[in-house]
Amino acid sequence: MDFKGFDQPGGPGSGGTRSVKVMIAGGFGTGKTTMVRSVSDIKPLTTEETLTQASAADDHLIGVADKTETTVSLDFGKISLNESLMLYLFGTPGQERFWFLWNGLFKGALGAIVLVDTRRLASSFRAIEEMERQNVPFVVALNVFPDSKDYPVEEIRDALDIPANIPVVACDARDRASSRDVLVALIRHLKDRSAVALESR
Ligand SMILES: Nc1nc2c(ncn2[C@@H]2O[C@H](COP(=O)(O)OP(=O)(O)OP(=O)(O)O)[C@@H](O)[C@H]2O)c(=O)[nH]1
Ligand SMILES: [Mg+2]
Repeated sequence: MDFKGFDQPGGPGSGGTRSVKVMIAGGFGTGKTTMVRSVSDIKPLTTEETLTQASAADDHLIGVADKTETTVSLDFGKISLNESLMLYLFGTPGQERFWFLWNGLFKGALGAIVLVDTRRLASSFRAIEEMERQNVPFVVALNVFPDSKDYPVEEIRDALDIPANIPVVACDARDRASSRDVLVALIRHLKDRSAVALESR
């Protein structure tokens, strides 16, 4: 796919390659670390710790009862979408007690994926609020689990209270091609937004 017209201020590029910082955000246990792991070209850096009983009680494990680890700081990976676009991926922690880290983590990010588990929609409300508060453009990715219900996208959009111009796509965070498609949807969204901004000048 051609991203050559993609013209946003990113991080320092080298040899014509643009480097862009992208956040993988979302509620507790929505599959952020799984997505960074599945899509990264390099072995990702992860900062997972064993979930304690205390934190499990806090974090509503419905649907992710077999989850044993949680991100305490961040996940880091990278993927080259084509010869001219390198994405640096930063996965956020999902547990509320680590959210104080979010301000620093988002610095310089061009866009974000907000992962949503439709069985526990509310767990991603706060992530969406943060994107809006920090003015980070985002797409919503519904990470489909075997027992996820198939809701119409409009219903999801209403429940999450997001405007019609924000793409909502389904994915399987475990699958590299599927996760890559979400990143492509985000880059398209960023491109569309910059085209709209240029038109309105
Ligand atoms: N069936 C299924 N399981 C998944 C999928 N994505 C993640 N999982 C599982 O769901 C659990 C949560 O995944 P993580 O990637 O740790 O979620 P996270 O968002 O990084 O979690 P925190 O860092 O604790 O917020 C893990 O046990 C995964 O194996 C999926 O698409 N389908
Ligand atoms: Mg994680």
